[in-house]
Amino acid sequence: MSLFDYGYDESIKKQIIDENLQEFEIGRVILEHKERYLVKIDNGEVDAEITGNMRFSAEGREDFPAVGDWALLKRYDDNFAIIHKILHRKSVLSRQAVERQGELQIIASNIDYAFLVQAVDRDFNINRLERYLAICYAARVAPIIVLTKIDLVDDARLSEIVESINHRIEGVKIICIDNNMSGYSELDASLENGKTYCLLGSSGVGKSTIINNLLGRDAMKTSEISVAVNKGRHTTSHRELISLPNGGVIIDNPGMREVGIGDSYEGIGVLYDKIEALAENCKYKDCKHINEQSCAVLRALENGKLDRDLYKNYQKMIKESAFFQSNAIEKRQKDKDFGKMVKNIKKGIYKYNSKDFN
Ligand SMILES: Nc1nc2c(ncn2[C@@H]2O[C@H](COP(=O)(O)OP(=O)(O)O)[C@@H](O)[C@H]2O)c(=O)[nH]1
Ligand SMILES: [Mg+2]
Ligand SMILES: [Zn+2]
Repeated sequence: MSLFDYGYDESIKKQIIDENLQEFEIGRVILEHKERYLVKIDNGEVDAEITGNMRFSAEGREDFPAVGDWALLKRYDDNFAIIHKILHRKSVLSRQAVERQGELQIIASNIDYAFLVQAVDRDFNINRLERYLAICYAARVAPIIVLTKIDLVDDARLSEIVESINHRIEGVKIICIDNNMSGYSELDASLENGKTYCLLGSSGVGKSTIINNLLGRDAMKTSEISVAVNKGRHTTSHRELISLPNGGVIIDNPGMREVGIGDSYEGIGVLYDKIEALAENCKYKDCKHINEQSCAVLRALENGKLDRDLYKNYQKMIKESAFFQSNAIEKRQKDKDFGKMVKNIKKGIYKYNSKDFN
């Protein structure tokens, strides 16, 4: 497998030349585990860690390497390298960290397509699907909807589900599959060489099963938190980039416990472009479309021109995203203050201030 199979292309080459980084070796981070990284290089892979400088100057999680990043390395020996820099990310999939309000956690970077996976039995939920879509649009990742376990419902129920999606969501491809291999030719056909894919969806919907079926072997454990059989080194949950035989590389994610909308505000606008278009005709520029006078969105609701459930989900996501933004601003300020304090201690000009330890 060459780096081209893992998505290396002209734009990456150009960035290396433009930034004068030819002295480094290039590789792609395929696995992350507690600040240790497995990096795919031409004709092999190496373990890697970041430089002390990179750790010191990091202001948040996003400054650390993530699965999917292109990393510039200095080789220490055959099996170990130091990461000096990561290239600009053309897309970043992130979610709100479960433990820490206002902090984003990068799921993966440089993703071209996301398969939004939902099972058609109990898991199916169109509001959740819209959340994943907003996240994709904000991250500049192209979505493809994959409905799994179609063996568990009859044709009438399946058409009902597909119709309900078409009613709310425009222009996104839907592929229906099950583990008897229905739909896999379509899924296979949507894979392009050198492109990077990821699977998003709740735990238990069949994501690992999809990877195993595409690989034609059981690389991923199913029905529990996935643990790849990777030299037995990695035992807890992690994210990994896997190369597929018919082209493309794919990441299986541990199920998202909650789909926080994080900083996907921009994505909400793309997803609900119909509402945004209506809003152009609201009387007030900052109209929230809740109880304002001469609100074009509320008018469309009354006329039945706008789906009420779609509107409700839109309002819910906007609210949540606004809440996240205020937390994020507060957190960024705290991080900055803390960073300043550390620097001042180093310079020996720090004066104790109890506020710093709040
Ligand atoms: N009936 C049915 N079960 C499936 C299908 N795909 C996966 N499963 C089962 O669903 C469970 C969860 O699958 P898994 O791939 O581990 O889901 P993940 O948590 O999303 O990775 C396993 O027991 C699978 O065997 C399917 O198409 N039909
Ligand atoms: Mg899994
Ligand atoms: Zn309005």
